[in-house]
Amino acid sequence: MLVALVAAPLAIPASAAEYERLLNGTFDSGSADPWWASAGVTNRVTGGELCASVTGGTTNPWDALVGQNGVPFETDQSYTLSFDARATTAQTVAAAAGESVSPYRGIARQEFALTPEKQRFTFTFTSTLDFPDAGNGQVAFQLGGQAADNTICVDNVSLVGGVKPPGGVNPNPTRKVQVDQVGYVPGLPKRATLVSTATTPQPWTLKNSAGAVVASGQSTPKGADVTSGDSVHLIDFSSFDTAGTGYTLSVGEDTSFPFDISADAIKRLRYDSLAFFYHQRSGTPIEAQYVGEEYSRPAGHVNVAPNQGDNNVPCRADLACGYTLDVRGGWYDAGDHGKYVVNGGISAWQLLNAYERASRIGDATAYRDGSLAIPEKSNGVPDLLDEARWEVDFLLKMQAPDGMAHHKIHDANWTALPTRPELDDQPRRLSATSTAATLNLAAVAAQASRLWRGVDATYSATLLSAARKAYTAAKANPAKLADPNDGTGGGAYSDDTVTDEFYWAASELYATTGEAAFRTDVAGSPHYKAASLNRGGFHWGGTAPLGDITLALVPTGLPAADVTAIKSAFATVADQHLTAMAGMGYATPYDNSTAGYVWGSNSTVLNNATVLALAHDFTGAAKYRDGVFEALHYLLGRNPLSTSYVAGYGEQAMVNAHHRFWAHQNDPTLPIAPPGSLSGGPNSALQDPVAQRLLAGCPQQKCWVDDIGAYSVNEVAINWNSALAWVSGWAAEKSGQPPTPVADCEVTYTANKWQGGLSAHVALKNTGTTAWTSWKLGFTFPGTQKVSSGWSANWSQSGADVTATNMSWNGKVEAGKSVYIGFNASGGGADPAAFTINGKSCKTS
Ligand code: 9MR
Repeated sequence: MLVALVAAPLAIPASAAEYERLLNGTFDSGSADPWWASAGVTNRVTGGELCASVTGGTTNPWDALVGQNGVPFETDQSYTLSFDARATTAQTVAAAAGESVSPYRGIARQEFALTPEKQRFTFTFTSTLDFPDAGNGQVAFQLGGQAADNTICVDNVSLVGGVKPPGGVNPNPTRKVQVDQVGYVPGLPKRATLVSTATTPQPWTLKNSAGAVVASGQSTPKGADVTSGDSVHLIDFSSFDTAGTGYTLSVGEDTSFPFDISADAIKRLRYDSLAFFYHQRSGTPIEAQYVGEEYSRPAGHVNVAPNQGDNNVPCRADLACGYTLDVRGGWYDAGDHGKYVVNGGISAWQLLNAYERASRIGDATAYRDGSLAIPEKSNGVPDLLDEARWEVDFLLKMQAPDGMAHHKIHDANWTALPTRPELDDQPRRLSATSTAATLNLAAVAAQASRLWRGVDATYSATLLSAARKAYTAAKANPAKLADPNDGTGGGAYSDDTVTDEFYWAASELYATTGEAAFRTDVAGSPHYKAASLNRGGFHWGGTAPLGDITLALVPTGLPAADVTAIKSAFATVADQHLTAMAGMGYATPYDNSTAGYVWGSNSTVLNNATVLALAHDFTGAAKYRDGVFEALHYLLGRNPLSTSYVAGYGEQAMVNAHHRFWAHQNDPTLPIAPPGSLSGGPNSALQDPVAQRLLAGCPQQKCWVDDIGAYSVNEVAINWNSALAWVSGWAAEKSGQPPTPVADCEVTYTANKWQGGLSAHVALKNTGTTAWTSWKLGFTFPGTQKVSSGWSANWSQSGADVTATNMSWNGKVEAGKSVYIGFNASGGGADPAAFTINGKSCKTS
């Protein structure tokens, strides 16, 4: 066997002193992260400087500190610390290098006399301690020991020195055989990636859960894959198509994570991805009966202290708008507590579009009343509409008296991690109105008006008049752009091009009303007929394709040829994706040629999967459907990090999302992200300090780490989960019908629940005509339940999946008889809804 060894060239700088060892020394992003302040000191970034307000009256210089931890130092290496600094009142401060934990050994310390005039200071020293991997090294400014309050500002803080190249590793161990850890749907292609530098085909084997080889074959060498940094082979095991759980794929000694051949997981993900939105609801308690105890919490931002509330929110002081708005409700955007009309718009639209597409050309019964665990689950309205309405109502509330919509409402300052929503004590402020936000409102309200016509005519009319008012206001203010630097306390979501939002809004208004004026705007737009649809897809700032999708799905008075042109543009771009994917080590519809992997890249993958899905809808070609599933395989584990980016799905799934409530990594009493939450994904621009520290030099598809602090790669967000909900709902619809229940079994499940646990009795009845000689019960917990002990069966649990097999004495069950078993479990959540016995679905009672 010929093995090609690839030596990675190491970039050694001309002199070791070029290595910058501090993160965020320029404060250019507006954030102080990862600089911390001790008690009595408040850090603020203003005008690009870090300004520390220091309370007076302390004794020692080290009684008031600003510092950064995790700074690497190597023994006997030289370091130079330099910084700009000034003090409102002249004061001597010290800069110190040392250890961040007990016994707090020092490396070096020097005092500097600060004046109101900004000066640059430099200090060179040799390290006496060794923290080569950014462990317990620290740089701190000692600001205490002065009588009166003072403000000290620093900027351009830099520490250079040492010889070890910076960088780190992703802590998730990787496998060499990369598969979708969740599952492959029967009847569809099944592909995996092998990491190997071998230049010849490698033999692979597929084993079932009992370890028996069920298929084998040879890999196809593909060579170096730049985007992942891996040398790869492709493995295609599509010819094996027997449904089952716990398969593994092996090459030599290397074995994949286990996976299923089944449509069950994608059918669960359709709902778990939507459950995310209930969890993110603002202004209402999140109730244990829908999400389980650990995810329940009181209402956030309803004016109960310490919240300052959303029911009477003024504009930012510099705007002096002269009114306040009641903007309770909506979804929190992401890991923060901001609510942004621009991003809320595309998120609500994607949920509503999933429903509208399913009603016209798919299966809308999937979203029927009772399909989701939400308070509105038996109000007679499809649950997907109920969930979307939570946000649409909020969007309406953001409309100012003049018809324009405020761009966003969020905290005046960033809060720390963790901060539960009901404990956020920051003032809430409305930013200025913007053209982009106003058009988001117009588009979504017009779309929603169409969908509520037969459901709630009054609401439908309210929506349409809000949409008209917004569209008129936007035309009167066509270039009111949001401030790109308005990133304190919330994201900027600025967008300097709004022709796409005009096209989207006009398309929705035209599809809803059929009025000529809107049609003129649609047909006159530079975006008409999918002119701007390309492999870049769409996102919160580029929304023209949303208009195209509506015009392709909803019958209007547009010429048939124009609608055909829109549909064929989807097929053309889908073909471009498939061509590109054929050359990739880890096939994914993503174009990295201009900007690499960007913030939220996983949502781009999903939005491009939407283009593929619609190409399949419009043409019927199977290749596009297969492309959608390839995208899901990438997200669920067939990637160079052997990681599923969807919490709760797969053996090695994302856990430590950047989120202020699901902040388990920072506070073990708080939960992790609930199942079905999507991580933002690889971001080769490394736009946060943790990612910068851990991932320097990463190949694009590996620029991700499962760390709560790494917000530019591991946050969750409504517009990313809405993309997941759209695609997983589509994929579930294309995954065939559930296995036909064979009515020779019936399961009765009764649980006694208390906070943090339950005890369940399960009766298995043989309703057939012949005796069972053995049995195996299977079900899935919808919540966080974990079996702790059981009786009258051998119980086991893997992830949320539970199986119970008979004991020697109760395997035989005569026709018409029952066997009674049970278990105790920790955790909580809804009761399992579906049961199988010996692989067949049972009736429940
Ligand atoms: O999704 C947004 C991404 O496209 C931007 O590059 C990034 C930086 O501006 O902001 C992302 O959105 C964040 C928002 O600003 C604040 N809430 C969390 C969002 C997801 O990270």
